[in-house]
Amino acid sequence: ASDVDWWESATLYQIYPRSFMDSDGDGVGDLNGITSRLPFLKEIGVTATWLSPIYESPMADMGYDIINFTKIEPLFGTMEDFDAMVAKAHELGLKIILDFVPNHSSDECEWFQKSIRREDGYDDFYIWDDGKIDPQTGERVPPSNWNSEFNGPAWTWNEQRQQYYFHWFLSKQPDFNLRSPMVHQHLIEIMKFWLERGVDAFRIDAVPHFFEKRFDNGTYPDEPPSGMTNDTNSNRYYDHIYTKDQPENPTILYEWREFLDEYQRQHGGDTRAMVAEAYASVNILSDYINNGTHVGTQLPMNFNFVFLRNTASARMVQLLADNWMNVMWTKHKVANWVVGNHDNSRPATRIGEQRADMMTIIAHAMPGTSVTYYGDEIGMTDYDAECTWASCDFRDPERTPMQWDSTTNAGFSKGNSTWLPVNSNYKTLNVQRQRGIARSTLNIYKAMTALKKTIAFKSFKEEGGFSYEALSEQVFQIIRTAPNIEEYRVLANFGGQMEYLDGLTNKTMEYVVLNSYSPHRYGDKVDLSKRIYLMPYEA
Ligand code: TEU
Repeated sequence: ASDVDWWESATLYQIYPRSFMDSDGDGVGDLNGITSRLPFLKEIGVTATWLSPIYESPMADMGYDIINFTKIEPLFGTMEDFDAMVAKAHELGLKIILDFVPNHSSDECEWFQKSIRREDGYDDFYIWDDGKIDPQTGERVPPSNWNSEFNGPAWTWNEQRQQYYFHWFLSKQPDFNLRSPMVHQHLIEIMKFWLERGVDAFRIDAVPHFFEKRFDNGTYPDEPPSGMTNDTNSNRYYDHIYTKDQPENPTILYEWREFLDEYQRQHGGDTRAMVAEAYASVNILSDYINNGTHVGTQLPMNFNFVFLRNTASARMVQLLADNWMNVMWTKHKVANWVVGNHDNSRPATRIGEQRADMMTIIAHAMPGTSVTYYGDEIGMTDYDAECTWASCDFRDPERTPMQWDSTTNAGFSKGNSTWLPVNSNYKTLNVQRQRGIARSTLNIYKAMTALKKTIAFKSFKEEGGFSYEALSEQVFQIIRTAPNIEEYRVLANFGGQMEYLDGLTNKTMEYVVLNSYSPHRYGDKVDLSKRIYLMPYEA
């Protein structure tokens, strides 16, 4: 028995549906493919899986541009396929988390089309503005100098409506007007729809971008230049003081939390949780959880480790861990550790293969929830494929098909080609092969998810239940303890040199339960009261 709620100490796994498993040979992953691989998730110790968007979409931003929020994209399958997937997941004890994109829709969404035509109530469903007249040229210009995340102006002129609309992302992704009560109603209806189909939680997309500054007279302030680049078209040309992290943002999370809690009260079952995506400071994220008056998301994602590069050191890991723990653990007793995702270079490429294994160990030994991006559990690397089609994305290298085995298309698809090419390293780097290698990345991941269950439920939240520290520039240590159990200790050497440690403890002999890379074997005794050696990149 434990009082730990499922989301607090989950082993969370992100699936990018296009690239996980293709069941029908069209070269694009789908829901039936995912369903067929749920036993794999179970096998490797995953407890909850988050699916990037699976809704009807023209795929300008690979599903983050939604046409219909309650319809399955035909490429991915049908509603029956979805129901079967949820049923299978629940049978296996896995939670299903859907991506929820409330900041914007596709411009092909019916609501945007109605808004263009100013139809019944949809007039201000999106953010429209006449723009300004430039006093020098007499020409019409956008309402403000804002640039979109993917560069270029964040305002696009619509001929039909004869107004500009605002889009933080692509011009094919118009922002909802979250000041409109009707938008709120629609969004709640979408959540309800999926809850009724058994969904356990939502990953909320792009929270820092919910609101933009707007004066009472309806005008929008210009952003000040950041001084970071001379390219006036670049997103980084400006500081985003009016387009990011506005004080209204968390109010929406508070509203949804009330709704989700009420839903649980009425329908029973486990907590319907919210995971929030936000590249924001811990003080901002803290208010997302609880600002003293309201409660919001349970789990704002911690992207600190996503900033690690091949210069990663134990000291750096400590600073990044402290940054989170000093605020989020101290105030709320929550933590999560995202090591990779679909918007960032893969850990094996970004941090290096061996250090990526070390980060897997650390992310699972720290208290809280671990978040692993599909393929990172086998150490998949970025693959720079030549871009031969229209909607190539700068993030394609980290989105290539899952490498299941050494057969055609890495076992991902029986088709002639795949939507992105399979990484050429698939014959040696795949699930099937790593199953048979004792210290493979996959087996390290599996061992850690198992160990995480043991240590998390025994010492989670208990006073003195854990500590972590950089013992030196390169050696990171985590200790997990609880009354009447063994002590677990992680030692990780981030450096390319052998390191030694003298007299770490005067206690007893310890045993190696897991080792990433060294002559140490499972079950070996180590006497930590004496000098011990760590090989380069050994954890
Ligand atoms: O990303 C939101 C977000 O904050 C992005 O700006 C992110 O920093 C960027 O993609 C990094 O390159 C979410 C999704 O994760 C992303 O895939 C979508 O493109 C975006 O929303 C728009 O919906």
